[in-house]
Amino acid sequence: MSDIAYEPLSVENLGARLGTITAITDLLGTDTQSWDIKEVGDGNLNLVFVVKSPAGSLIVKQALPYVRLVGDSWPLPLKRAFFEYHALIRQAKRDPGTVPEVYHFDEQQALIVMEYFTPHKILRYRLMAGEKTEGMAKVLGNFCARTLFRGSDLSMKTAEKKADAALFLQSVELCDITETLVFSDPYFKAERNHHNPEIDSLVQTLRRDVDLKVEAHHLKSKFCSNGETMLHGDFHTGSVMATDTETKIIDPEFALYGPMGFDIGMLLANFWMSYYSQPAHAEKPGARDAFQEWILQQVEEIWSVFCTEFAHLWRTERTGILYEHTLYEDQGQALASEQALAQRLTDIWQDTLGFAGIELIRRTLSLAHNADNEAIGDEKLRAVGETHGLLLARELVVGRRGMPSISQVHDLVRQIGAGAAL
Ligand code: SR1
Ligand code: MG
Repeated sequence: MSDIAYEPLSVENLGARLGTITAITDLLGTDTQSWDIKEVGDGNLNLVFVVKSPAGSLIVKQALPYVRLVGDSWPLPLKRAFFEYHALIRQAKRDPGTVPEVYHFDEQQALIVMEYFTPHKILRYRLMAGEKTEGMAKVLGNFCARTLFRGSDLSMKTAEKKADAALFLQSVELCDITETLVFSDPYFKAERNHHNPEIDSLVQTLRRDVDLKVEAHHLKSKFCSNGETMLHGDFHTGSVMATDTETKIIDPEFALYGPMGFDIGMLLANFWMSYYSQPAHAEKPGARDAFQEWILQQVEEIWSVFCTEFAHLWRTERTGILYEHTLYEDQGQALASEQALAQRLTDIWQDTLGFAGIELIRRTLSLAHNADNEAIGDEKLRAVGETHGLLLARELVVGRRGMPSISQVHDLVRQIGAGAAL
């Protein structure tokens, strides 16, 4: 298949085009007539097919040469499949069992054939339906700690890290999407923006807020120039699949080298957005109160698992070029290494809060919004949760250095949700 020019797959041609690839027929069998093929992509960028046969199942994800959400007026390089493939195989090594196994990669066709997680559903939709997942926080906290630590100078040798950073630095267009849509567009009337007319006055207030704009740009600067680890790059609740008892992570096509707090911040923001949108999804008033508290518990556990695992890796796997054992433990200064660890975790925490605020703002004011809010048809009702998210975001971005604990942040989250004036 890789000898022919790129061509998008379709439900009609997929069997004929992939039916001779051994990695695929080993799983599905060679009788392509028996394959059940469905296009299920509901993301912003790609084609995604679920292919099932009596023998097995898999996912085929293929990049389109444009942004699916917008159409062919916004071209986007096919090379993003290459970066997603490279991110997936690194994540699989750094945190085995959490990401789909790659069965086949075809760079020319910009497609990845990978493990189909079933009966998993996108976490965002589970949260909207009020469904809990046991063990989720542990998987997400560990995933962040392991991928962020093991992809950094704390773990990697200098040549390996630089080669890897150079590889992902080529993902210019996807970085540009984040730099623009996430960090700049929300702060002025950019062409691709849209927002709920019911929050227009708050939007104007936020755009006039000089402290917010400057702090948001400090965070953009950190995102662009602090390539400390390989990030997932788009780690929201739409990039997580879950059942009642299992959690998996998908879709790292925005992978890049950036600051550790970016992935965790984006994830926490999406839980907080879900928290604020719950009353609008409730079957009757108050029906989601307990579920909202469960969401906050998950956030607390994600952060605590992250810190515990990161500290464990710091003590047992610090094999890279930073904070070398020769300078600390080997000099009888294990305490100095603990001091450095505590300070690094504080830095990551402050970045996490700041990037969470950035994500909350962009999902409400920029191009790509979240189903948590978008599925609420009544604009006035939707505006309630959106307003709460924006008020929280402003406090996080501007005040992130003065919020030392997650419980303090959650007091604020609850106060805002209860309608307290700030
Ligand atoms: C044009 S792409 C818009 C958004 O979709 C992706 O999922 C990323 O979140 C990106 O920012
Ligand atoms: Mg995605």
